[in-house]
Parts: sequence; C-alpha cells; structure tokens
Amino acid sequence: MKQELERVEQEALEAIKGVSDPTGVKTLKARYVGRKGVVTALLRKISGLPPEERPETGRLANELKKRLEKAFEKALQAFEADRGELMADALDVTLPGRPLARGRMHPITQMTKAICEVFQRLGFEIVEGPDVEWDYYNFEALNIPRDHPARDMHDTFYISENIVLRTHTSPIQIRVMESQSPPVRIIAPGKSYRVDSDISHTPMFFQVEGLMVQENISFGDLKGVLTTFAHQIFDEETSLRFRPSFFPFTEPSAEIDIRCVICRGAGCRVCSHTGWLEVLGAGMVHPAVFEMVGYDTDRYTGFAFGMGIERIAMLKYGIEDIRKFYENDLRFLEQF
Ligand code: 2U9
Repeated sequence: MKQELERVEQEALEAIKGVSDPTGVKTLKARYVGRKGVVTALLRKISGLPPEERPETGRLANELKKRLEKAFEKALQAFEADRGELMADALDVTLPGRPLARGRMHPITQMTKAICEVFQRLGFEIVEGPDVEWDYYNFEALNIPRDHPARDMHDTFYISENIVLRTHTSPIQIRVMESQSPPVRIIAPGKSYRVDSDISHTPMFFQVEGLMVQENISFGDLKGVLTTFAHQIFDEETSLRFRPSFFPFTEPSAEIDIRCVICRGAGCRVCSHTGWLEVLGAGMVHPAVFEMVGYDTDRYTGFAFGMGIERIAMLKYGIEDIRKFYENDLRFLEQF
C-alpha cells in the first residue's frame, strides 16, 4: 500500500507538469483527489488492511491527498497569474479605430479646376507650359517693349539675361500659336512669378489666361464668353462692367469688373465703396503679336483674357489677405 501511495504521488506530480491549461489541472484533480479519484479509492481500501497497518497508512494517504490538493491549487494559480499578465497587455479589439486625417485639394487648385471647367464646356482646351521661360516668349513676342517697367529687375525674377520666371501664362499661348494655325481656342492655367509681396500679392501666384483666334472673332464674342464665365463662377445675377484699359498685347483692351458679390453694389469695404470688383483683364489680340507668330492679320482676329486665381477665390469666399493661401494653416485650408 505504501509503495502504491508513492507511485500514485509520482504519477500525479508528473502529470501536473505536462498540463497546458487550467481545465487540464481540474481534470487531473478530479482523477486523483475527486470523489471517484485514485487517492479516494485508496483511502477506502484502508479499512480492508490488517488493523495494525491502518493508522500509519491512513495518515500517509491523508498527507498524500493534502500534498496533491496543494500541488493542483498551485498549478491553477500559476495559470491565473499568466492570464492576468496577458490581460494587462491585451489589445481591446472592440475599440473604434483612430480616424485617418483625409487630405483635400488646395482651395486654389479647386478654384483653378472650376474656372477651367467653365471654359472647357465652351470648347476651350487646357494647355500648360514651362515656369522658366525665354525672355522672348514672356515679353518680346507679346509686344512688351524693352523699356516696359514689367521687364525691370524689380518686377521680374531673372534666371539669366535671357531667361525669366514667367510673369504670366501668356508665353504658353505664343508657343501654341507658333505650332498650329487657327482656329485656336485654349486656356492656359499655371503659376506666375512677380517681384511683389503684400496683402494682395505673393511672389508666386496662379493665373488662368484664355485665347480664341479664328476668322470673324469680335469684341462681342469676348463679352459673351466672359459674361458666361462670371455667371457660372459667381451667379447668374452678376452684372459685368467693361472699362477701357491698356495692355501692350491687346488692342482695344479692357478691365472687367463685376457687381460686388458682398454688397450687391450698395458699397462696402471689399469693393472700396465703389460697388464694383475688378476681376479680369482682356482685349482683342494686338496685330503685332499675330505677326510675331506668323498669323495673317487680314484674315484672323482673336481675343485674350487673363485673371489671377487667388483674387477670384478671395472675392468668392470673402478672404482679405492673399497670404492665407500659402501659410499652410489647416484651420484655414480645411474650410474649403
Ligand atoms: C496672348 C495675347 C494676349 C492676356 C491678357 C490680361 C489682359 C490681364 C491680368 C489679370 C490679373 C494679369 O494676373 S493678373 O495680374 N491679365 O489683364 N491678360 S489680356 O492677353 C494675351 C495673352 C496671350 C498671346
């Protein structure tokens, strides 16, 4: 019996070592010290032993039972401790994820797209060109004379004597006319550069220019196209005013105002109490420009126009300082 008790103890302790979860421990506990367990069965057998062996064997068997119960308890506690550690490190997979900040198009990009789309619907094609330009394409071919103030170092960024950062997107249109004959119906969006910096000027700004050349193009066509533009970008009630002006590359030339979108003409700070906002420059292409690109000035006429995109966006959204567009302040940019 003694040997039997020793064997059972060895076997039970070995079995505990091989267990990998609390359920395994509980199964073993039932097998050895449970009501129908091995040790319980041995205890019952004691009454069948000779009387002189009973007290000693009974004591040994009870001690064994206690030792095994302790061993099972210890094994269970070890699993509990491991579980606690795991729980402390655990990820709560039911928590909602952290939202990713979504980007969006810069307000000037959005405005450029909206303006281009108006002209695309009217049959104009979008053309781009280099930011770094020959003096010839930026000035000479546009009938801008050598002594014109725009050509001064204080107004234009010079890369070298003959190369500049384009001061407008007009050179794109010279390049197109050099490479194809009329009809031409294009719009030229892009960055432009001028030595200028204040509340309404940044050294880099965006322009959209347009050009339409074919037989019988008149100032009336120009008025029609620009009226459609203003109605679609602002609203259908917007009235336009054409004022005579001067540009070396157009003749006649005009500056175009719209009725103030803030006060509707009553007079306010935005329109300097005039009721009007200047939004565009335009005119009929100067014959000297056509001659430079080899177009027949007896056969073709055309109109051109230009606008600063920041200015259009400022008027549309009531922004007073152009520099806001380029400070990269998300509190500003996220409003568009
Ligand atoms: C060619 C011939 C003529 C484009 C034109 C303007 C008038 C004009 C300004 C608006 C605000 C520049 O960004 S701004 O400072 N532009 O007033 N632009 S006519 O005339 C052209 C263009 C290309 C071949």
